[in-house]
Amino acid sequence: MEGINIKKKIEEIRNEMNKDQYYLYCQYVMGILTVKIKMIGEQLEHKYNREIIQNVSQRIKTPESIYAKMIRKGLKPDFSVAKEKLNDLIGIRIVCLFVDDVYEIAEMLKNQKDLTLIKEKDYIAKPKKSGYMSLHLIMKVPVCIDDKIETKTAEIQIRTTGMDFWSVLEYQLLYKKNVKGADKIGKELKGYADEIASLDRKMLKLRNRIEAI
Ligand code: 0O2
Repeated sequence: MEGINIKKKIEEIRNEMNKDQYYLYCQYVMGILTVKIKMIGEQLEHKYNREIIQNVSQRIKTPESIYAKMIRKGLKPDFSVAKEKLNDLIGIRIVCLFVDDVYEIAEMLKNQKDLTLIKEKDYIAKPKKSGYMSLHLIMKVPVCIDDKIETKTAEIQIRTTGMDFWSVLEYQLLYKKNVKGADKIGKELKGYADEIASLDRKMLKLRNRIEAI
């Protein structure tokens, strides 16, 4: 019975998302952000004469994931509430090579006149208990259609290739999963995150040494 209700609720969220050109609005926001990030990448490449941004990806949160997150947060699993309470219905991920690049990209995004920073979460300076590292910017993006200007919220995750490697694997192996022996596995994964953080620091030092030659 509960399974049927969950399915019904997810279908309701899906139907709501299919209304009012919601996906088109999201694509508009992702398009604006992707172009801006591309321009930032080119400016930095020109400035430092090396490749900075490795990869940019984007996604719209699925109805299943919205439902699960609302329940996790103890919120009513309605799409109207999700639009108000969840910051990551639109998600953009930027993967770059070095830790200092993460912060420079973030600064450049924060300096964009049409974007407004709502919240910044520095999981690099202060990694999550799991070991997860990334810099999150929650930004408001204006969407101008016809004579209306609306703002939409997007979560931009910025991290190094090493942090991305860890987080993609940990997501698949453990994150939000009911795994037997999760404590032990989590501890092991946290150890690997620490190793990656240490490698990132060493690579940055090495790059600085090479640049000083
Ligand atoms: P999914 O499936 O990736 O969308 P809030 O408290 O509302 O400001 P929020 O969004 O509840 O913020 O929490 P948080 O911790 O900032 O997490 C935001 C996103 O970061 C998550 O979205 C994940 O994508 C990623 N993330 C956070 N912690 C971890 C972790 O321990 N491991 C991995 N692999 N990723 C993590 P969702 O919606 O949880 O998941």
